[in-house]
Amino acid sequence: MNCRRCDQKAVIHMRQHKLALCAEHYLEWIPEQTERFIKKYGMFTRDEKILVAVSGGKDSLSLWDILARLGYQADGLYLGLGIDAGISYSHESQRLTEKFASEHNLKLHVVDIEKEYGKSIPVLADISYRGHGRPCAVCGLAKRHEMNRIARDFGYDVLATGHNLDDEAAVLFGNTLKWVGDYILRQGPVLPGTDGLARKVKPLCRFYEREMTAYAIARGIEYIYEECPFADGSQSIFHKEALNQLETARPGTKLIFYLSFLEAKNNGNLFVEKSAGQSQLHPCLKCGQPTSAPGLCSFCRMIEKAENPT
Ligand code: Q46
Ligand code: ZN
Ligand code: ZN
Repeated sequence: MNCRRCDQKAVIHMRQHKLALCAEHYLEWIPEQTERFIKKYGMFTRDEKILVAVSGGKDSLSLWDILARLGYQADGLYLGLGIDAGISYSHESQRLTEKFASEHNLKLHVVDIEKEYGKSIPVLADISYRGHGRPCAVCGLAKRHEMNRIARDFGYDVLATGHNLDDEAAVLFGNTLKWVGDYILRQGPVLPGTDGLARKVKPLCRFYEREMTAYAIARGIEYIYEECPFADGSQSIFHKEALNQLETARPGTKLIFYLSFLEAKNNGNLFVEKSAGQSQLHPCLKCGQPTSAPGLCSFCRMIEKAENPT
């Protein structure tokens, strides 16, 4: 199959778009499309300061690369989680992130959870769950808290993450199976900022995972191939596999699922309603971030509990 733009041999064929492109034109097409999504969903402007959450994986490094190529003011934030089960995952992902930042002359903030709070994510999870359960809930809580903290302390307008279409479709699928209306309503390419919380955006949310892999490889980006060891066997992987089966049988299913959801949400046709009393927020007594819990936010409560285990 040949490239639609130049007739060279294509390196990727996107059946859902009926589009095949060579490497050179694919590397143009991805930033063009990203720019289109940034404008379409009103994510940010060139005057705003963007903080990109980078994990050392293909999606977040590619996102950072694309935003830099498009001329946005995008700095990176790497969170050291202290996850070293077997493959030294955190160490290698930090090394690749720092390498990318220095090669592209980009500013990177590095926050090490253990240095900052005295305990790594697996240790905090062990304390919270008394040695049972996977650390993902604790990890997600800590990541959200630290991203918000750095965005606020360094004056970033917007927080960008590298979630791709496979991620978003899997989250939507999981939330739909459980019909959790609040979460479904909150999902989308942009989560507006509130007092004390930066706007959150997902510029890659319409690209398939395989498209991001192809971009990272064509750009020569060195990224960590391994998933976090705790991702194995998770609900989201199970939902991704189910969606992959649908996608194989009907190419374009994931994109249609996600875009139809956004359209229905936009038109007020979702048939889920916000539960009452959801948005009563006040500042956490310790860190000042908005929370609906009385007194301390859930992150600060977790840290207090880890410092004074009962
Ligand atoms: S939540 Fe869970 Fe991820 Fe944290 S512990 Fe690993 S798999 S990194 S996206
Ligand atoms: Zn071409
Ligand atoms: Zn707090």
